[in-house]
Amino acid sequence: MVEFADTAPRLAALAIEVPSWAYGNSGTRFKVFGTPGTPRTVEEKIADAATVHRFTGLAPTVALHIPWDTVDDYGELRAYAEDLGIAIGTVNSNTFQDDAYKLGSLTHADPKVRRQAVDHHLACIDVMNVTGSRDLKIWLADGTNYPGQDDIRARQDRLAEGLAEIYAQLSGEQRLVLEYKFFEPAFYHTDVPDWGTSYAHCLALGERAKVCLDTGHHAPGTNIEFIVAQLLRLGKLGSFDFNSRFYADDDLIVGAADPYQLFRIMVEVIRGGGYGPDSDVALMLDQCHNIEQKIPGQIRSVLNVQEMTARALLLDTEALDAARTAGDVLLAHEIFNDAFYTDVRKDLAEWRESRGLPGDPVRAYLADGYQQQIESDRVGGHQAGWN
Ligand code: AOS
Ligand code: ZN
Ligand code: ZN
Repeated sequence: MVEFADTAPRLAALAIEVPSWAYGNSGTRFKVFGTPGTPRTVEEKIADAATVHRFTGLAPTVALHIPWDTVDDYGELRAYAEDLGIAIGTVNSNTFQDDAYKLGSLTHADPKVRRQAVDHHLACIDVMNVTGSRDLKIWLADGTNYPGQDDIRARQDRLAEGLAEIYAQLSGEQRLVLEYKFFEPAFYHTDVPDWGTSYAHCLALGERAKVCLDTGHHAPGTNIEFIVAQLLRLGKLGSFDFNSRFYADDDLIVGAADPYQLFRIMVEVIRGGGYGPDSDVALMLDQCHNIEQKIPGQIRSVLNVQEMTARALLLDTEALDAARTAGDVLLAHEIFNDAFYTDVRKDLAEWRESRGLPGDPVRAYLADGYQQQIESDRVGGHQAGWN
């Protein structure tokens, strides 16, 4: 039996990166609802991210999205974030909103478009050099909608060439993380549809290229924790984009749709050495808040990850090993589920208070006045993807 107190010290290592776009208005193709208090500037998004960290102690970095988060002086932006107690994290490229990229970016048949896409990534690396970011995250909207539309094989070759040019510009500790997604916005095929394709490209690129696993980017029924285990085994799991999905790439609050899946993922992360001060696996959120308040939505999200991490740390691995060795299927399953069904909320609240944090960060935020302040100060906030 593992007690909460035995595992609590390990919780201090948990750090979850929040995305700048979570604070902007977002929606579906049917409607984007405005939310009072929505940031009008990149600085206001960073201030909101810092607020999530202030109430939870869990979100010390914020990811940028270029060009959505374009500013004149990234050095000033870095200093602004640091003054608020957080750092700028992953830089996300964007080759999905320009007309030029209608038929692809790094995979496009026209070398001029490919040049433009590579140059955009090189500009992102320039930003990283100033912000001190470690990771360049690449998600490509590239793909086709109709069989025969383009040469699937040639697109892989163009992709490999473009990625190699980008990778060559990374320096020091910088890394490239390549995200996969099996559909959308292209529906017949995408150029990086699965972890295997991302892995193959990362392997060819080198040690500092790793796979980014977005939990919303798999077909229903996919065993995501298996992918986690395999990528960790291969030393190629770079980062997570955490979110929940019911149907498509829903980008809902992580742990909302299936907390048990999040628990199973965290068990494999811990089992595979992807958790703790020595791990280089980045835990990020990739979420939008279409109808709920954004800052409490982000607070809830990082707390959900903390809660499932705490439960995963409670797994009695010694007893589990013994049950497995004895071939006791039901006992092994029971031990696994014992950890999942342990309610750690009270213990976590006390643990937070022992570290000078509010026991209930959502309630503390709602009582604090920050929300009222931004609602009165910020008039005319923007949609997530503006520039
Ligand atoms: C898109 O589906 C991906 O999840 C990307 O991570 C994307 O860059 C992010 O959602 C922001 O648009
Ligand atoms: Zn993502
Ligand atoms: Zn996505």
